[in-house]
Amino acid sequence: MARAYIGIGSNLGNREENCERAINLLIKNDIEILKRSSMIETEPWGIKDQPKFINMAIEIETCLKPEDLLHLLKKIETRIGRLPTILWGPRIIDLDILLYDDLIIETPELKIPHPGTYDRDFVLRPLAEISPDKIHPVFKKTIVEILSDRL
Ligand code: PH2
Ligand code: MG
Ligand code: MG
Repeated sequence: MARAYIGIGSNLGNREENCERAINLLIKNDIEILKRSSMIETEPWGIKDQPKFINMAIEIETCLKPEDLLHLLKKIETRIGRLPTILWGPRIIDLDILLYDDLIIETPELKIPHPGTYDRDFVLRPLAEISPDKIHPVFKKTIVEILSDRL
């Protein structure tokens, strides 16, 4: 079994409901949810001229390998109605693998830890809420340390 953290975001439609649907579909697909952060409203990052996001993070346990977990997340995004969009553009749902055990993966399809865990508050704040003391495998610092370095 692996422990992973998933970042959830939505800025189209009923944002909270989209996030809940994603969590329910994960559960239906045998993903165990260990912790969930609160949902926070965040200013759009990257492309500023788009609706505000709801962001949250969850801690999960799974026997899926990272690539298979990624495929499941993509399947759930499509199921909820996500359409192809520009990089950093608006989306009904976004499910990103933030951390997966202490793995470091760099392929065109998959970057773990997710780049957002380096410097994006909308990723780090929910993650710090559920997992403040988790050591980031690249920085060798806790999530709270990475976040407070930014303040
Ligand atoms: N996701 C993006 C681009 N910008 N901004 C916020 N606040 N939250 C997001 O989840 C987000 C974003 C593309 O994945
Ligand atoms: Mg994303
Ligand atoms: Mg994504």
